[in-house]
Amino acid sequence: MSAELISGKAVAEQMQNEFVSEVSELKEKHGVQPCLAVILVGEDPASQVYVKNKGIACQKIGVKSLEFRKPADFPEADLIQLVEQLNHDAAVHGILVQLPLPKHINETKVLYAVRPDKDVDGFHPVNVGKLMIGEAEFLPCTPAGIQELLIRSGTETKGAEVVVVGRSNIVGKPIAMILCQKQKGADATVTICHTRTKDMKSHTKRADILIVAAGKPKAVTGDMIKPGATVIDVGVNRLESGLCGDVDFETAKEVAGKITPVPGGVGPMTITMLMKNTIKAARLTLKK
Ligand code: L34
Repeated sequence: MSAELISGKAVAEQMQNEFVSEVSELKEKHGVQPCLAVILVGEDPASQVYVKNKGIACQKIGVKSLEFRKPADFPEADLIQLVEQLNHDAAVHGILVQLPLPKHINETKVLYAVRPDKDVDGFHPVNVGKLMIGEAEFLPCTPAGIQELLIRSGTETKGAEVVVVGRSNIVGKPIAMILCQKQKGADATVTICHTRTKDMKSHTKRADILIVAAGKPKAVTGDMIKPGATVIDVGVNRLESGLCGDVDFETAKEVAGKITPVPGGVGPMTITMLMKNTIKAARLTLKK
C-alpha cells in the first residue's frame, strides 16, 4: 500500500491565489494595503530561508513586506524598542519576530512586547489564552496550516483519535488545543506525547491522525503508525542527504492512508496562514 500524498504546496498555491483578489479588493475599496513587518535577528540558515519564503509570498499576494535584519548580537532592549516602534506605526498591520532568537534574548519578553492585534503569529499570551477558550483572532500559523490540510484532504477530525508528538509552544500545544475545540474541523480526542512519554509507540499506533513535531529527524517510523492513518509531518531537518521530516517517509508511506511530504507539506501552509492572518489584521483596522 502506498499513501495518498497531501500536497501542502498545492493547497498553499490555491489559497494564495484566492488571497490575491482579496488584497486587491482591500486596496481598491478601502485604500488599505496589508503590511507585514518581519524581524530576523542573527543568521540562522533555516530562518533565513523561511523569512525569504515569507517575503516571496507577500510579493505574490500584494502584501507589503518590511524586513528588519539585525546582527546576532543585537541587544534585547533594542529589539523591544523596534517592536514598540512598529506597534505604534499605523501603516504596519502585522509584526513577526522570527524564532529562534539568539541566546542572550529572552523570547518570552519579546513576544509580550508585540501588540496582540498585530500579533499575526498568535504567540502573545493574550492570543494564546484566546485560543484556549476558542476565541482566537489569530491562530498560530503552523497549527492553522495543519488544520487546513486536514480539512482540505477530507480527513475527518470529529471523534478522531489525534496523537501529537511534541509539546512546543509553536506547534504541539496549540495544535492539540485547536483540534480538541468544540468546532468544525476539530472535535477530536487529543493525546500529547513528548520526550518523557513512556512507550511512545503504544500511543502513536492508536492515532487516526498522527501529527509529528518532534524536532528529531525520522523519529516516527512505519511500525509506529496505524494502518490507514493520516500522518502530518511538521519537521524540517537539514541532513547532508537533503531535507527530511520528523517522519521516516519511506516506511511511513507504506502504512499511512495519507501523508504530508517534506518539503512541500506543512511548511508552505505555515506561510499561507501567515498571509491569512496579515490580511485579517489589516481588516481589523477598518473596524476601528
Ligand atoms: N515567529 N518563528 C515565528 N513564526 C513562525 O511561523 C515560525 N516558523 C517556524 C520557525 N520559526 C518561526 C516558520 O515560519 C517554522 N517555519 C517555517 C516556515 C516556512 C517553511 C518551514 C518552516 C518552509 O517554507 N518550508 C519549505 C522548505 C523550505 C526549505 O527549508 O528549503 C517546505 O516545503 O517545507
